[in-house]
Amino acid sequence: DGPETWDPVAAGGGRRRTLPKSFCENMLQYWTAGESHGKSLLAMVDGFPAGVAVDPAPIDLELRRRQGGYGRGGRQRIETDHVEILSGLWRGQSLGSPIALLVPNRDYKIEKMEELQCARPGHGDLSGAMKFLAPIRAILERASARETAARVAAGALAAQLLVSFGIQALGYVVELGGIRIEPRPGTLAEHRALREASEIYALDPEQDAPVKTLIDRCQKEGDTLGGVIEVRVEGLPFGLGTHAQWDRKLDGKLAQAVMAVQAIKGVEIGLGFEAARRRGSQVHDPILYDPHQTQGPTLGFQRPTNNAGGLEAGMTNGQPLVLRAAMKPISTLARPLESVNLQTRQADKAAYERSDVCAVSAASVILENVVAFEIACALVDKFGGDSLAEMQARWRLFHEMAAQR
Ligand code: EPS
Repeated sequence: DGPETWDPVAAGGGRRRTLPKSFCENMLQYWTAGESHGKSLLAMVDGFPAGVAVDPAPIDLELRRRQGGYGRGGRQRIETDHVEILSGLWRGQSLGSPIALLVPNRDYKIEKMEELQCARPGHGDLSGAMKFLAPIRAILERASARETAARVAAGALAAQLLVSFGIQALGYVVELGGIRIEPRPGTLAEHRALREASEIYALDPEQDAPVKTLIDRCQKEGDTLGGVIEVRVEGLPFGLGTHAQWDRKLDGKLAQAVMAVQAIKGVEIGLGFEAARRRGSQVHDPILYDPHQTQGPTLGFQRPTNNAGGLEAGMTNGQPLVLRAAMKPISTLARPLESVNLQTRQADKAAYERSDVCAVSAASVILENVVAFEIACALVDKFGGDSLAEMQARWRLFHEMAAQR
């Protein structure tokens, strides 16, 4: 049968379906697969431009950072996360074809895992068991934050595209268990060095001690802790994202990517919720122009403040992107809450499985990488995604034209 007889409705099992986006558009995107105790986690990255030198070492570095941070559980002593790049490269460069990333699970034992009877409040156990008419185990294996290893791998790959344009993202903890660790002013490189020196991935290593004491106390009490993470992206040009259509606004895309990370319950950009409490004159960033500073992404436009967090009308404005996210405490409690046995429908304590006391530091790595991926998507969208060389030529042309605007 030729293509003229192909019936997409029949091909979709009789249900009318929309075609996957990759059939219609040249866009950068990814999906993940894999269970917490399955053979491995996978990320399939589609639409990654050709001609990017791809090195697995920085991806491995991010995977190992994701395993760290004070307060992590026993699983991280079993795993030594690293990436295997299965496709999409030739002689160390991307081909423009799909890139499949595999992160093996050393703790592969899914067939031996027991069923849980008592749904854990805060987890997907109850909703998933009802939705899929399924055992809790069938839900939690995929709902587990172990899946974020695949997202980190995809984001760390995307970051290798971003560095070709001088764009860098940095994620760090600004609050943990109610203790605030405000970042002091500094360059991205200085902040990176501070973060590397901190066991909780915050920007003030001297503040680690009280936070670690709190985590230790919480562990003894069978409880868990959440926190707030900030991600800063520098080197962004004008005009990533668009004002023209709601689903292509960059703030909306970032919010979706960040909110879709396990345990994230809130996201804000720039001043965020604080902007709601101030007058307009105390919120909006004045626009100045310095004719001697026209090189670089700001094209000479200076903003004395960055309360917008680098985004206006869903587009980047040449300023650093600043995004914060709230992470709830891990739902699995060693001293469990009230719940119900799904077999007997009798009251019982929630199930306990090995877990973390605090994974806020790990989440800072995850958010840095999911944000990097969204920025890379917007970059490909603006400058074309076939090859790095074409993107760079269009980047240069755009900056020449915008400087003349
Ligand atoms: C995680 C691995 C998991 C958990 C944790 C995150 O491993 P295991 O279930 O074998 O101990 O430690 O998962 C959760 C916090 C969760 O809520 O599911 C990881 O690699 O990040």
